[in-house]
Amino acid sequence: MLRALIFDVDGTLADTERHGHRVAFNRAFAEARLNWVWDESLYGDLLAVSGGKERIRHFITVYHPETPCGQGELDAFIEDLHAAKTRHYLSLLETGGIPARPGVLRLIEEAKAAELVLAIATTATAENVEAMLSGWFGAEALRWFELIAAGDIVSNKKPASDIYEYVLAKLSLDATDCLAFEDSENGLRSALGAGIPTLVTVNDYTIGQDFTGALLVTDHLGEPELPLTCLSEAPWKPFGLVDIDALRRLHENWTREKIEQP
Ligand code: XBP
Ligand code: MG
Repeated sequence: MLRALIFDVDGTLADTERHGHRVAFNRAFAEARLNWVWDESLYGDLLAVSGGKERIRHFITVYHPETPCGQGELDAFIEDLHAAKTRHYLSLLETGGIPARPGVLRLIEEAKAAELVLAIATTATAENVEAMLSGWFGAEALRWFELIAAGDIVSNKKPASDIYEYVLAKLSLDATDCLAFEDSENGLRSALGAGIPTLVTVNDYTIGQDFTGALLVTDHLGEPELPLTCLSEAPWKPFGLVDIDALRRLHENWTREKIEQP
């Protein structure tokens, strides 16, 4: 039975990467007087590494191995740089706001009304997620989510399945009673690794990725005035938008197939 919806944040709830995180990283670099600039194309490549601190470390290893730090110093340097990046990201959220992707606010409201458990599974920093959700819905929205699992709460970030396994364990949920929402191949691998059937809503950065195993791939969740486009072959496709009825039917279908072909 469908009991819970577990959402990724970056790229799924909102297009945060190109005009949000990327800009915040660049502001932190400039503030630290580093002449590093992550343009949109380079940032697309760097997104292969989940997690802001991990992304900075990867960038240093590949592009600036000369960065003069001992191992302990490098950890502290990355920690400080990332803290500045988080500060810039939060101020971007506060000033400009980052709009939710089509269908996201609607579906969260519908899921709440249907008394489904709501949870978040993200590699990003918890403060970012909390600021985004409370910016959209008001501070009480944080209580709508049974669990916000974020950032360094697990040691292995996506595509490892740790963050989804953490959510399942914390909420005593069976993977087969949940649906996950992701936007990237790394996220899909993470959720599928935990055994959770997963819908993918692609974005500009992820559209070419391999979504084999996804329950459904669409361009977004759809709104009455902005119907979604289905990008995958699915035995049952939502018409126009993903709502609770569509999710229950997709989930039932998946469960039936699993029983027929275990
Ligand atoms: C999101 C990320 C995050 C953000 C940056 O991946 O990789 O690292 O880009 O956030 P996913 P922080 O959507 O798969 O969870 O800098 O706060 O880590
Ligand atoms: Mg994502």
